[in-house]
Amino acid sequence: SDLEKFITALPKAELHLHLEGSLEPELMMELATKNNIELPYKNVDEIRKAYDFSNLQDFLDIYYQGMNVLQGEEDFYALTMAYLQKVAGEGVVHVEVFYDPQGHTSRGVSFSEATNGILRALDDGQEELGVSSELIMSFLRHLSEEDAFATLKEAEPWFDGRIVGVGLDSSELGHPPSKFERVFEAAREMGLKLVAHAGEEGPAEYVREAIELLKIDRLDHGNRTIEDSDLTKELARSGIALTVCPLSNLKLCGVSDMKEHPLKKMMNAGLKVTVNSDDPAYFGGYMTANFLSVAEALDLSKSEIAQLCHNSIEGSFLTDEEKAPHI
Ligand code: ES4
Ligand code: ZN
Repeated sequence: SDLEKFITALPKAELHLHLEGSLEPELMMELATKNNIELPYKNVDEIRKAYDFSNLQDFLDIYYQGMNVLQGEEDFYALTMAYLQKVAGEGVVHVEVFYDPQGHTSRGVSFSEATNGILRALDDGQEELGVSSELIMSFLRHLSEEDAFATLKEAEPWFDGRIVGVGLDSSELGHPPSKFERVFEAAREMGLKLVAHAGEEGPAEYVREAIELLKIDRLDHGNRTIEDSDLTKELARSGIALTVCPLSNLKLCGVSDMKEHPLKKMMNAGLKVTVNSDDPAYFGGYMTANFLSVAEALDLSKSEIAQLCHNSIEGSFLTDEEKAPHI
């Protein structure tokens, strides 16, 4: 369609993507066979049928099970390269991707195997596809502060520019940002960028904690920010970017219909909104699909779509010199 061509042609960055959430059923089956991992599915159709979620936790249970097929460095390389190939054809010029090291070290896959496999693919993606990238490691918030500190320590050899930041993901309700205030303080002192999921299922108060206690540089989701008008004004004033994920919100029932999605309200409140795919293999689409779905449902203008793409370059961790060619 005309709209699809318009979206694809705009240079953009993806700022909210969990690499483990880009594991397509075909690669999952292939790796399960290669690595002798038992899956509760006989084929890819059965896998796709299992992707019916009522909330974040429903999804996370399936997501942690899926990532069990990732074993050696080569598997992380294949996962990452497959993602980069998908988005390179969609006008994505830069990506800042998350991974969950604790989801791997907890089942006996070493931190270095996972990390080095991902980094090697990111290097090759820059060379072969022209997509620049940065890597952010996320702490699983359902695990302890102590576990996060141990992960931060294990990752230190990669803080020479290979891992540029830390994030916070997994089960939001009951695990407020305040639980990780000291870990984020330590990460900040190490010169890392800071992001956190907040206001996806959790209340606006969790967004406030992420900003005031964790001192984040970017907010992941943040949909529920607009329930608090003072917070909304403060966040708009701060210029902090929000990484909104429309198809994710629909699949996890944060909105019951894309027409109910708060993205336009968030933009109109002055928030620096970006569009992202979150876990595209599980939620039904990569960048273009997310833009198309929300643009059609909310009747976004071309100028609003261009603004969202511009915000993604602006909200990235690229330097001003690196941003310039894309603006
Ligand atoms: C996630 Cl959608 C979402 N929310 C929180 N944590 C996650 N990990 C992977 N996808
Ligand atoms: Zn996410």
